[in-house]
Amino acid sequence: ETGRIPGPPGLPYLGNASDIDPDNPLQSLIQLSDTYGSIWKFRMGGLDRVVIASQALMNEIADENRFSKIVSAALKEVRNGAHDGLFTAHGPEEKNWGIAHRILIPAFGPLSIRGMFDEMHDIASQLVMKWARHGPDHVIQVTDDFTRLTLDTIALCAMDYRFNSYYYEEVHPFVQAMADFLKVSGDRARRGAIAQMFYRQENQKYWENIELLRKTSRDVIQTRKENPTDKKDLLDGMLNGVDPKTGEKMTDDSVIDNMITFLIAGHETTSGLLSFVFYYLLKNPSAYYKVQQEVDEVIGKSPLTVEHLSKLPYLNAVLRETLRLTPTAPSIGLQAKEDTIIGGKYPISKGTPMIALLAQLHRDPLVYGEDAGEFRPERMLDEEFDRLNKEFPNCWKPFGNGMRACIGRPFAWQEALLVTAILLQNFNFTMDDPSYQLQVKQTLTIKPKGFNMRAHLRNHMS
Ligand code: MNH
Repeated sequence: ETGRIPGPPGLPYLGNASDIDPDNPLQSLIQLSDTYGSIWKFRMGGLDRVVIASQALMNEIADENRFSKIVSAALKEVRNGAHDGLFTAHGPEEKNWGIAHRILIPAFGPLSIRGMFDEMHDIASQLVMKWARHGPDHVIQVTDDFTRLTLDTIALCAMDYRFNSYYYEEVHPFVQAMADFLKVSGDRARRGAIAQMFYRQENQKYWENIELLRKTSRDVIQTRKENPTDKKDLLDGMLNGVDPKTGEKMTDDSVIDNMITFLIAGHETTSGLLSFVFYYLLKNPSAYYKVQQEVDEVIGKSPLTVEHLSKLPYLNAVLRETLRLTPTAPSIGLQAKEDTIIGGKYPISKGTPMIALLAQLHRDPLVYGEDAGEFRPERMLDEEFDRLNKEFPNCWKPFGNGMRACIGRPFAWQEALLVTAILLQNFNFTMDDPSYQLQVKQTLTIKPKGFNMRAHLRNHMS
């Protein structure tokens, strides 16, 4: 027996456009999932899209023999600047994806990431000094400073380039071009090709921004080629790595595409993660107390080292729990390779865009119980986390799926552990407005909107 996939009734031509808030599509999809359940569909731009909102169905579509990543409308626009770079490539059918994937897997491996500790620490210490100097009366715009941090970190670790963002109120021209490029890519995805022609000025600026991103990257590569170093960073890996399968190196264009990709994929998500971590800790005093205790016991007054990072199980659980409730890449796009049936009865035709709604399936009550909506890091301690993942495979997917999963995960994890630990070691934080209620700002990723805090230097430092 085949089942009809439910969904909100739509209008002729417009489909369900009026059901989705263009400023906060995620919130609309979550609310509609509460109404229509673990699988439902809506129509936009003349196309049916199927939303997946439970662990059981996520587990089924995680099967890479039957399903593969689909490049969403927004990612298609990002391709205007990043082409077939890792994040925006359609998949192995694009040869550059395979070459870059095989060359970069070791460059993002644990050893290599450990080697980046000192540079990550450099940027994190600068943030500690900035907040220390500003003092407790200064209102910290949390996501702004974390975005400076994550961007400076990825640029330094990936290609030995310093944006020095803390020193400027204005953003660096490269960073501004990237932010505008991403924003307009999102806007373009929501417009049709015809409407797009009426945005002449915007279009011109858009392509200029792309050219600026590419030219800056080209210059960085040129400089490195003219000044070879022993530095084993990602740029070195890309310029000198050889694909074990084809024996080929990455082309210069592919190096540029992936450099832009790392800067795009490698900063907003981690900045959002750090921002939500501090939001949840400040809203949940008992979790804050526990993680503070752990940092004080394990690190105390000594300088933070890479060895400390593997000894912080509660902090680890805090990061996991944060990405469960607010996965900063809130959905991933998948498609069936052939016409198929899922959930035993729902027909899915080949190529239909499916949106795996991480934020919703991460709150599946069958997996996480009645308190699924609450911040409770205890459920993410290793033993319990392993049990959950065994009993409910694919119940926690903030880094995506299979071979298209995040290549930067070890990088992001080390950075997030380091930064949270060093901040807790040095400051007591308070919420600037204790009555702050979480609001989410959505672009390609999500961040807390208008979340501010204050940093009080702890006096125990030697
Ligand atoms: Mn990351 C893919 C989430 C940090 C570079 N990343 C993905 C995907 C998710 C994701 C989800 C899968 C997207 C999709 O299916 O369309 N990434 C995150 C999160 C963080 C993160 C939640 C931080 C927290 N990512 C990083 C960092 C880098 C990075 C840091 C780089 C330094 N991510 C990538 C790249 C891909 C990716 C590159 C594409 C990999 C591929 O498809 O081959």
